[in-house]
Amino acid sequence: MANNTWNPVLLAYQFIQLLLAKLLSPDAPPPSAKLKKRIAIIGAGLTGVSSAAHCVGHGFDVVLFEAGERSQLGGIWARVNNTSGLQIHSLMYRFFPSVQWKTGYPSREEIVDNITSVWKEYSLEEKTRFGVKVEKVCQDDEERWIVNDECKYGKFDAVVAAIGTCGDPKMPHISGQEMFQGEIYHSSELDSVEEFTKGKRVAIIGGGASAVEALEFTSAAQAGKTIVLSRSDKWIIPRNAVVDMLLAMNIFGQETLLSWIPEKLLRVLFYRDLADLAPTNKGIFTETPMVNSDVLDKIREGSASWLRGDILGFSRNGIRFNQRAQGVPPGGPGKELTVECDIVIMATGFYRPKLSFLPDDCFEEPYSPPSWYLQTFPPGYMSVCAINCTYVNAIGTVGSYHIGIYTRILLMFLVDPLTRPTQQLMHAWIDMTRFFKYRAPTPAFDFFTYSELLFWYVFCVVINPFRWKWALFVFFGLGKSLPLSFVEQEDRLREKLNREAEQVERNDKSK
Ligand SMILES: Cc1cc2nc3c(=O)[nH]c(=O)nc-3n(C[C@H](O)[C@H](O)[C@H](O)COP(=O)(O)OP(=O)(O)OC[C@H]3O[C@@H](n4cnc5c(N)ncnc54)[C@H](O)[C@@H]3O)c2cc1C
Ligand SMILES: NC(=O)c1ccc[n+]([C@@H]2O[C@H](COP(=O)([O-])OP(=O)(O)OC[C@H]3O[C@@H](n4cnc5c(N)ncnc54)[C@H](OP(=O)(O)O)[C@@H]3O)[C@@H](O)[C@H]2O)c1
Ligand SMILES: *[C@@H]1O[C@H](CO)[C@@H](O)[C@H](O)[C@H]1NC(C)=O
Ligand SMILES: *[C@@H]1O[C@H](CO)[C@@H](O)[C@H](O)[C@H]1NC(C)=O
Ligand SMILES: *[C@@H]1O[C@H](CO)[C@@H](O)[C@H](O)[C@H]1NC(C)=O
Ligand SMILES: CC(=O)N[C@H]1CO[C@H](CO)[C@@H](O)[C@@H]1O
Repeated sequence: MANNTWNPVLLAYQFIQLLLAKLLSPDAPPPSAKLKKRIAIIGAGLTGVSSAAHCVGHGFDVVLFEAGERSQLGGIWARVNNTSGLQIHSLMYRFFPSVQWKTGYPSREEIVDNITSVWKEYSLEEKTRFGVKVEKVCQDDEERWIVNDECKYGKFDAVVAAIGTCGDPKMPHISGQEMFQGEIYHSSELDSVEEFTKGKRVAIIGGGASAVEALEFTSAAQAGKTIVLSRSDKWIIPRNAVVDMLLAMNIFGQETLLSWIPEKLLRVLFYRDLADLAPTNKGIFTETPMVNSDVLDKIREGSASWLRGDILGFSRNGIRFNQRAQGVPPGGPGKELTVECDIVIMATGFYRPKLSFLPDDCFEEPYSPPSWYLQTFPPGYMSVCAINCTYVNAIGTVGSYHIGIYTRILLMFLVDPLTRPTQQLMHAWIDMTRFFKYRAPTPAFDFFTYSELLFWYVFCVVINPFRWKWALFVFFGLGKSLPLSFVEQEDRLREKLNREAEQVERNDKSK
């Protein structure tokens, strides 16, 4: 999309976003508002900030715990360099209803700024504790949560874990690394590399989204030649919002008898002469694809090449590599060669932050994450909601709307006891989803499409008649006064029944 404000598509985009913001953003409460239940939110990245804003907007108090300092507000986007940006269209990255992207592909800095602006809009500043790494959460006798065994934060009615999937950069040690005469960088720290990349030969280790990003960086920095060394094949799909949404429409969330159609179309229309790079051993609905349209062009132009194979080790002037043919698995036979280079970029990913601060029984097989209720609630704990950090692989519209939906499901459970799922029901849902996906090449929760996610939500609301009155609230954040008035009456009824029961007990005793 052009960066032109008069572009009619962009104007329409602005308008739609304005409408969404007006309709769906909960009002920030006035400073004097008394917020009732308290929720601990762990992680101040895009997910934590967005979830906190939803909570506050609906009258719940929060404390945000962030391991990093203030400069880390924004999570992973605050830690990577400028050379990282959004690959999918920002339409699918509207992490909060009031966010209004001006461009299709905002920069890293703009993403952090927009997260910060939601944080300020909902007065989360005074509710955020920076520099607090959550090591443990546990429940007291009244099932209220205590963070890090410390009472100074108070007790909480619920915990939202929003610790993300990308922690510290992963830099595997590769044999012979010390002898290499050139420079080695991680893909998240390329800002300083720009000035001396011009004309150099660059090798990129890794074949994921970061490798693609690093390749964009080296071509912008006019590297002489870039060689991507990829251990396993991943699908690449065009940077096109319509194509990506179409792919997400596979409601089954797994390979189907028809999956060969999008695969064939991608090979013929997108990969074309480079179909050799497309995976042959895994279908498109098994792993998160990379979203990019330029990589293949750069390879066609000859400024970059993409080699499949295994790293054997460093030499003085490059990397010893075992190049494999299409279809030969990692470690398999191939042709040995040395890839000469001046700079090596490790696009080898990030460590996954650990959820180990949750109680041990959240990790009991066969219900360990991601195999949780709606992938988000550990069975037995309706008051723990791990948003977007149990995620393994998925395809299509990232949606972002789902942060709001998950948060509101949690809020519904908190205020309305009749909507809460029992541990048995949570297990049953997980088993059922496993049954539906028993033919999938991946474990049931290791891959989903966003249409499948929608199916989960609808099912979650439809299965229990006590949740029906909450449907509008769960999906859009609207109309909570009606279900709330029901719950108040139910509460009164419950209290009355309790009182009567106590009365009966007392009478019995006095007899
Ligand atoms: C380079 C890069 C580019 C990406 N591009 C895209 C893209 O184009 N499209 C897309 O959809 N996704 C992309 N992603 C994925 C990205 O991770 C998500 O889109 C999203 O930003 C995740 O946000 P989050 O808030 O869930 O997690 P994070 O941003 O990772 O935030 C988690 C926060 O939790 C804190 N934390 C962790 N553990 C603890 C603890 N125990 N106690 C307290 N605090 C803790 C961390 O310090 C961190 O600040 C990209 C990722 C990377 C690395
Ligand atoms: N703009 C974007 O869309 C964007 C950009 C960057 C990151 N992200 C997201 O961030 C997450 C991380 O992405 P990522 O690309 O940084 O990491 P990644 O997906 O984990 O990919 C790491 C790559 O490095 C390879 N690798 C790891 N260790 C290796 C070793 N010792 N030797 C050789 N190869 C090795 C892996 O090979 P194997 O596959 O064989 O293990 C893989 O190809 C993903 O969720 C991704 O979607 C998104
Ligand atoms: C990163 O980009 C922003 C603008 O988007 C710029 O102000 C800043 O100087 C850049 N940082 C580096 C190190 O290039
Ligand atoms: C949000 O991102 C857009 C880019 O799409 C940027 O123009 C805008 O300034 C950002 N908003 C804030 C509040 O930082
Ligand atoms: C770039 O990354 C490096 C290493 O992580 C970090 O020290 C530096 O501050 C980052 N620069 C920016 C502009 O974020
Ligand atoms: C809405 C959102 O942030 N979704 C993210 C969940 O996590 C995955 C993996 O990090 C991202 O790709 C999504 O963007």
